[in-house]
Amino acid sequence: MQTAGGGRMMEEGTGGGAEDAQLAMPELGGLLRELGLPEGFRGDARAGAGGGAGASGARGGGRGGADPTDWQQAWSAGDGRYYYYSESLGETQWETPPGGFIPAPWKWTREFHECPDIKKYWAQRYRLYSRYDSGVELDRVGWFSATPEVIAKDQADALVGPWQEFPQRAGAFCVVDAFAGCGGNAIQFARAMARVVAVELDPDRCGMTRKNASIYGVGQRVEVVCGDFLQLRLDSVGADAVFLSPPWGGPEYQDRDYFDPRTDLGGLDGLAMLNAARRVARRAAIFLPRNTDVELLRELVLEAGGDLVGEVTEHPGGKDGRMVKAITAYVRFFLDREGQPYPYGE
Ligand code: MGP
Repeated sequence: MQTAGGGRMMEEGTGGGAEDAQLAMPELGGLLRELGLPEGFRGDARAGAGGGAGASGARGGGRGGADPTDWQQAWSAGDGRYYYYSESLGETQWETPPGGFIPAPWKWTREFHECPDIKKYWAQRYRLYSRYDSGVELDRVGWFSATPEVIAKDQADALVGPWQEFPQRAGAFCVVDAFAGCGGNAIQFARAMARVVAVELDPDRCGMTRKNASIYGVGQRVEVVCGDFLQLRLDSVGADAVFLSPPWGGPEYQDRDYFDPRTDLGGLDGLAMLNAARRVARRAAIFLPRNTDVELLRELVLEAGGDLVGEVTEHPGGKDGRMVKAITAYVRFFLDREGQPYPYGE
């Protein structure tokens, strides 16, 4: 196995011998100094390794007696992976320590290296993902478009509704999450007992959704489909509802006087999106910016063969005196997937 520092490291539980000798600590010197960690870290780790050539006996296993909090997570930019090290044991490994670990400091996270401009969202990480420290992974888009967990839970309650009160019906209600991102909403739908088909265009984010869902213990109920919601034929899924959290054109949405859901979805055609939703399920929810022009939204929904159900939900939590963070509109289609009216009373 290639280590974070480019050296070789043993797989957990594999044999010893010469491979052990090649256990190498990552190239952390500069970062260690920057973070005020002991300079002896690397040297200690190689103690007994005969100047890097002898057998250290330290492998990716053998956690015996270690304080779980002794393990520190760090990001290896070279390998594109997280790794873990223990100063006291003088070990480094790719495998997540079963007893827990201290999450990587901001400067060491993959997010910092790949998207330093989203630091504001990192500060909100526990509001976005309460289990962030268990290894939740996000990319730049995932950071700025993650629905805060409390809002995602409200949306799941509203959309999945009474199903969650009947655990025996787990998975009976199916939600298609059309723009799943890194899985924040899909996780909450699954926690509300729904079966979720999480559609995401970006393969990396698909992997992140799978991982994040498993961190929340709902991996079994979230099926990730890598593809374009507007192109996929999801009619046969038999979904009960579609959740739409489309792109808002990035954080710059805030600079607009008002947000038009027909034209301002980062290049996505708002009407095409709603028509695609209508072909998948009768009910839908759309998560949109607080500056959305609700009358334009109402007209758009009508054109796609649906009505807004009740008032749009204004989610509290805006900053700088703004009381609203974002809105969710709930839709019921009166036209079916063929564009024909549903029978009266249905
Ligand atoms: P924000 O741009 O951080 O606004 O987005 P605000 O209110 O200035 O943030 P604050 O915490 O500094 O007060 C707020 C929320 O809107 C984000 O956390 C996301 O949930 C959502 N959001 C933002 N963007 C840019 C998008 C987007 O492009 N798509 C989707 N679906 N949601 C977004």
